[in-house]
Amino acid sequence: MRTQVGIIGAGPAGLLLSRLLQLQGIDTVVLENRSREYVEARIRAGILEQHTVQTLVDAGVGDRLQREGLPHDGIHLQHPGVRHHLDFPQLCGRRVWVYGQTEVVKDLVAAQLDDGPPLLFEVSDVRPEDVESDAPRIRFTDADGVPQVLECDVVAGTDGFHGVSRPVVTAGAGGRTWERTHPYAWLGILADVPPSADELVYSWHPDGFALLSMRSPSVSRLYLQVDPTERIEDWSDDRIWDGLTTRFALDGWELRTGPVTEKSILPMRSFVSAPMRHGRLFLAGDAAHIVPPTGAKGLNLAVADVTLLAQALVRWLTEGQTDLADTYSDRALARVWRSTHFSWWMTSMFHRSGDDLDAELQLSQLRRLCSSETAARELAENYTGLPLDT
Ligand code: RFL
Ligand code: PHB
Repeated sequence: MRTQVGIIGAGPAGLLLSRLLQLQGIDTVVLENRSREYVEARIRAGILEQHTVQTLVDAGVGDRLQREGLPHDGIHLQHPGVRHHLDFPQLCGRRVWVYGQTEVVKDLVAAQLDDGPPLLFEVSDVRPEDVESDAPRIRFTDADGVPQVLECDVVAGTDGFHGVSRPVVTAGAGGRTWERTHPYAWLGILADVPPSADELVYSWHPDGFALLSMRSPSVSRLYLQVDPTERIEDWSDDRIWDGLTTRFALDGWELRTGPVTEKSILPMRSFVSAPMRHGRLFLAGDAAHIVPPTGAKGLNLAVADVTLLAQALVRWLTEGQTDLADTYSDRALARVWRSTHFSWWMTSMFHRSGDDLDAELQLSQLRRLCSSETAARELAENYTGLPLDT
């Protein structure tokens, strides 16, 4: 087998990269080790920045997003007794959309299987090889158990945090990594109940952070800060709803409860690996970096990476110019660090550490955001997504 760009991993990063390259006449093959059903059912992110929405629409995979996605003009910041709305269009001229990552992935998979390049599910033993040479290849075993070799011009490692690509880059390029495991976790639920607020509510509470989000007019997505050692078996639906009711309490407002259809505990990590390239192997998305979800950045960062990477590869493979490929890692990392900082800052502002000084500092910052347009604008600009080359 031969292709121009061999793509490892069919998450949002790999699927969108394949789509963007196809539109510019570049051949790809996408290799995914899970099944289509598994990839389409993984519950993850839910907030899309304006740039992400525009990219999906321009790539011809935004029809359902435009019909079913919920445009949001802001978020609510809450601390005891106060719920304050930030108006994003007024603060920075941009907004965000609620549309689940599961739906983004379904739309990209459907487009790829309809008229796109090959997308092979349930492959195994995937190994990028000879990425320092001009003729790299990917070895893998196909779904029928037959060993295969995919010869490529370039390999894209979009295989997420636990993939096989990053170790090859780190070892080959003598790279470095930065990592922090935050001392908090989120217990996340999906519930068949209409959202209790029109837009997301980020709530500081003495018991810990809580976030009210949604997936549709009839499905709520809610999160509760818990200790990372908590076990999901110890959290009955009633215990979860009680915790959420306490942390969102506000006079004259009520949290609607309903059947919980999914629940899990998510660890929170900041991680950056640099450089994002070795030879002809390029990393994008969670393969290179992880942010805690408080800033809603993970999926958006993956989309920003592959937008830059697609431009770089088109220039290289159609015009023979390597300038954008040579600067890809530095340009992507500048944005990665901005998002890593913003996600860390949102995380630090909302999560209870148990320390009273921390609590007063957090409340002071929240009051500032609720009273100063300058402070609110900084949050709004980062939350809705800074320009691509930031
Ligand atoms: P993905 O989505 O992890 O996709 C990587 C794909 O590569 C496949 N793969 C391989 N394929 C072939 N060979 C191998 N050796 C392979 N190893 C792995 C995997 O099966 C998978 O299909 O990475 P991508 O495309 O970079 O997309 C990034 C986003 O998925 C991620 O940043 C966000 O979902 C992060 N994230 C969240 N972000 C938010 O902004 N808000 C959230 O609420 C939120 N919740 C989450 C999350 C990430 C989670 N993970 C990774 C634990 C909740 C969870 C549980
Ligand atoms: C979500 O809806 O899953 C979500 C929204 C905002 C966040 C994190 C997760 O900051």
